[in-house]
Amino acid sequence: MDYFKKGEKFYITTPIYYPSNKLHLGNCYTTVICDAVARFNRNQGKDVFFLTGTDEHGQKVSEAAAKLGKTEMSYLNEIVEDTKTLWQLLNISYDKFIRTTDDYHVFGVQNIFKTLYQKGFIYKGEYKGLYCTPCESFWTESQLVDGKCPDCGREVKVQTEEAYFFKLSAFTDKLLQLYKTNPQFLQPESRVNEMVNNFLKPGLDDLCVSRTSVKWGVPVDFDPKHTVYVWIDALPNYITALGYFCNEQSELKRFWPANVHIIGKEIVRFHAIIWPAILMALDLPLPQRVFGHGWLLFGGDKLSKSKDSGAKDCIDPRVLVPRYSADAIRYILLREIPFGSDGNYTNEILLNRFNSDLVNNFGNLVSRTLSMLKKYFGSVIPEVKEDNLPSSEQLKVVVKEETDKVFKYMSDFDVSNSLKCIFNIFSQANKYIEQTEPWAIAKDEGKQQTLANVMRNLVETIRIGATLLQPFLPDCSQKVLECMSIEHVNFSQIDKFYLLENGQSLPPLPILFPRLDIQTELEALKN
Ligand code: ME8
Repeated sequence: MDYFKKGEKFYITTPIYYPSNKLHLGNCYTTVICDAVARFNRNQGKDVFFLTGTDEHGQKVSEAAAKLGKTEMSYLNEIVEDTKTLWQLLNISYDKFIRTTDDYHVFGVQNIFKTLYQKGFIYKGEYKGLYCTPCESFWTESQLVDGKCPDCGREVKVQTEEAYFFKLSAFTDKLLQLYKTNPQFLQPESRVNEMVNNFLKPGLDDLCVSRTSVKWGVPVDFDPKHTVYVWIDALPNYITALGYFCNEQSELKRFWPANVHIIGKEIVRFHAIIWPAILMALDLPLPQRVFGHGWLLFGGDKLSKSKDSGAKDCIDPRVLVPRYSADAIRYILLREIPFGSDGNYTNEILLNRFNSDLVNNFGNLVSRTLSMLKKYFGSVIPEVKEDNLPSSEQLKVVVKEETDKVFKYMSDFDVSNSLKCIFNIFSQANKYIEQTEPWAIAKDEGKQQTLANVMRNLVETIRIGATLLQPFLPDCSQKVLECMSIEHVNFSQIDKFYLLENGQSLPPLPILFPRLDIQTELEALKN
């Protein structure tokens, strides 16, 4: 097993989020997954670039700003500041935060648009849609409510406007070929069938990529009454962030193509059809993988900005993180939702897992090991000698097997199963304590070496478990590793069971996770 891959590059992205409202726990889900994957790859010695940001153009932003009597930019600056504070709160280690209003992005998009036009992949035509005159908005049939404008409830009428189109239809066969030759491109696998059967086989329509009715957007520089429409502004952020059209020798050369775009399932079509088509048209390599994860549901519904999910205190990460710690919220997001599927979030689930996994399993293992080490060996790590206990062997086998599984799962970005394996290591160590009963061995003068072996095995197991845990729960694992004098965490020696120094002392640690009274907490979180 290759645990360490020094020097390999790894480029990972989140979607760029719409600042149409405050971000919510669902948006945190994607970002936390990407952060865990980015940190895991950094610990493997890779050269990682982790990108996130905001998708700032479009009618909705103008409307949200106008409602508050603000200019678009002052509205956006506030949401971006709130978003960056949220990422800091959750310990998100992004390398770059792109805003689609950034100059280099605007410049890049204008040039991409012009290049595609010059190559004949963009042409001028007419957009026909359902238009609400008072709201100055186009709607699709499915967005209407009782056949009327979903915003003001008034009649809409069929209207046409001049628009540019991207020749998406020309890429149908190439995309079918992509899925045939590279089924790994889109994951989980179930989403491939959806793309192929629902979109590619029936044939693709050309895509409208400009509007004259939307003012808050990137102007088409050779025809400025048009603004670039939505996806052709948003998707290229993954390359403009690396310098496409501005400074192509730098990060673009080093990091493109992306190793993975992690996104929610509702935008898979844009990333798995439109984006590869744009890249093909630009003669750029395609991302290696697109992963479409499931949704976080609350009371059976998808959390969403249009339902103001970010403003509900009881599920607001800005409330939950200070109360329970970033690690606890990261844990519940990463562990609870089976990767690739939808999953329910409730505060009960959070609190129960907090007590059972973080307090009873990991926290308890660390605190009882350190207190036994203090009691029996004055907090000094003893040397291991002639360890013949079958339970010690079993512990080492479990540590090795679960470690290997973590690496395998993480190569598929399966954070949930990876965490399950790491906590299996802690469970096995707790079981080892029950099996060996160090307090009983301690009473037998003749078994001091056995006691030393047991304590040493426990400490090393905690070291390996905490090292594996670091990308997922960086704060608590860092505390444990720092107490072992490990400052620069990486996986270069993760396969060595004995690594700490004989005679090294482990100072006591404050409680990692205090037990919660679930009823009291639920009361406090009631909105
Ligand atoms: O779609 N559960 O932005 P967006 C899990 N700007 N993840 C969720 C979620 C939920 N309930 N709700 C949202 C956009 N997400 C575009 C993207 S990319 C070039 C442009 C996450 O603010 C999920 O990752 O609507 C989803 O894809 C993303 O937030 C949508 O964010």
